[in-house]
Amino acid sequence: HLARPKTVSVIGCPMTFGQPFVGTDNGPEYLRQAGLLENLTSIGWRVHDLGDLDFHVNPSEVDLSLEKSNAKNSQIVGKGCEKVANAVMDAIKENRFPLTLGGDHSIGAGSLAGILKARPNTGVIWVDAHADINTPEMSESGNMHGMPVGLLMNGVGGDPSKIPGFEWLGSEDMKDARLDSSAIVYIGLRDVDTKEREVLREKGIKTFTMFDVDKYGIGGVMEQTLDYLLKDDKDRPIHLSYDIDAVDPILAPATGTAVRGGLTYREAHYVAEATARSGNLASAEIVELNPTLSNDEGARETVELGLGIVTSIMGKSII
Ligand code: NNH
Ligand code: MN
Ligand code: MN
Ligand code: MN
Repeated sequence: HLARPKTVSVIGCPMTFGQPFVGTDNGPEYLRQAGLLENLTSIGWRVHDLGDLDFHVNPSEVDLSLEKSNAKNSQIVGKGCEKVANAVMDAIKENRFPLTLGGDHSIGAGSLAGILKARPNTGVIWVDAHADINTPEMSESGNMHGMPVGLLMNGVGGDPSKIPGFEWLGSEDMKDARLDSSAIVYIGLRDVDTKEREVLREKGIKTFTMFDVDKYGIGGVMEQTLDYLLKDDKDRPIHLSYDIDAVDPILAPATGTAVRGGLTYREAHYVAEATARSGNLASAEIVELNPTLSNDEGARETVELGLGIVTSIMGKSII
């Protein structure tokens, strides 16, 4: 199993341009205020907080003539993702565990690219109510938080470096940082677009929908998930991308696209705990917390839940 680095790089990614609401940019700050860094220290990590990446783009740098494609705000999202990818690659070079805090899930395109460049054989666990496997051609909404997997996956959509803002994905260095359809497992799906469903079926992508969580129990789902990703290589690094909207909106109301029928409190933690226990977890992110999208109590509960999940991801055990 992987020798776990003892230092974590906390990478704040205050991105909102991948979806229509303001407020997701507060996610990293709320998690810090709720005690994230202290929690990480208390479970044995040396913490290197990079603060928040600067996603500000000067209006003069946005070419409005390119903004008519069905990838809304792609220049801001794409340039932000380049920064995320670089921060993730730097952390790995320094032998630190990259922990990315969203922000909306469009930043997943940046972290996936950085992780796949640094460790091409990474297996991905994508915990989400949604599949996020749209491309600009497929998407019904044009929101880029629904596209991170589709952009990076081989054989889905066109060349992502043709999307304004994502030119960096075409560089000699980054053009092979792509995800194979067999290298990802989804958990928690319950709101999948028609075209996304076609891709998931055609590519034979491994999915555990909420139906499967009910059918096998979360213990069975995690056992099958880890078996699937680790069957050929017991030391394979795993990246966990955790969208808080995977959790039931009764528990996590402060998110942009809440869908009923999600993970329970224990199921949500179990996914994190089982992944941590595998010993293969090598990078992680939590996204889509939006404390402005509910009342104060809902915001506080969502942030507390996100904090608990991150702490479990990073290895907190019950006893
Ligand atoms: N599938 C929809 C879209 O692409 C919703 C995506 N929303 C998310 N994804 N929150 O996790 O627009
Ligand atoms: Mn998502
Ligand atoms: Mn989602
Ligand atoms: Mn693609």
